[in-house]
Amino acid sequence: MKSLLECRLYAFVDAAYLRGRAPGELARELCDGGADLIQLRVKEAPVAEVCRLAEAILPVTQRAGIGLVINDHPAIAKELGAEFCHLGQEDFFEAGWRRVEELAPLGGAVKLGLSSHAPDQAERAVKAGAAYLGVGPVYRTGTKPAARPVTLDYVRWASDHLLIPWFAIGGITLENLDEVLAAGARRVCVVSAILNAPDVVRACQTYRDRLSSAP
Ligand code: TZP
Ligand code: MG
Repeated sequence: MKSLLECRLYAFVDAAYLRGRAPGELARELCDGGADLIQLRVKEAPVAEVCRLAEAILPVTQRAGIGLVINDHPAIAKELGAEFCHLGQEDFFEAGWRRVEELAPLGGAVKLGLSSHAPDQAERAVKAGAAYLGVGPVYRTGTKPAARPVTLDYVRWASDHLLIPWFAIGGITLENLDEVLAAGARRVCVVSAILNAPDVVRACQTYRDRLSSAP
């Protein structure tokens, strides 16, 4: 499997953007287009449905040698053998966890990514033992409409201070990618701009090429 250090394009299978597409097929398109890491994000669905989607995607990511991240459900990540789980600050710290090892459902084998929206949150997530951080939302985004943008200032802070892999996220498109890169990001999450593209494979390839030509 690709190490996090090799990962630049982090793409998603987000159930809100499936529009009837099969999750395994969409994951295959993301892999074929050169995504380095894939997250399954399913909001407002029963656990059994999240499991069903994860079971469809995992063989595809495994065949491609790409890590799968299960959002919000550490127990599913562990049970299915996904490489990562992703949690928000509130999911982790407000649930009373302080260290990743304390999160029993992960059982030691699953690595954890944590969201962050400000420097103090990033610092505590690093101390807690997160494998990677999300930095965002950089811009306002329909994928997470209630979230306030952190702006490029926080991306610049992340670039100056973070020593573990981190991904800029939120409203990233081909139009603003250059300014995100100029702020210091080298790894990005792209959800709707890829999943809404007319050709998902090509969209991934375009992001991947732009990211790999950044210094
Ligand atoms: N966390 C912060 S912004 C975001 C998440 C899950 C959504 C990113 O989606 P998009 O469509 O790339 O803006
Ligand atoms: Mg969450």
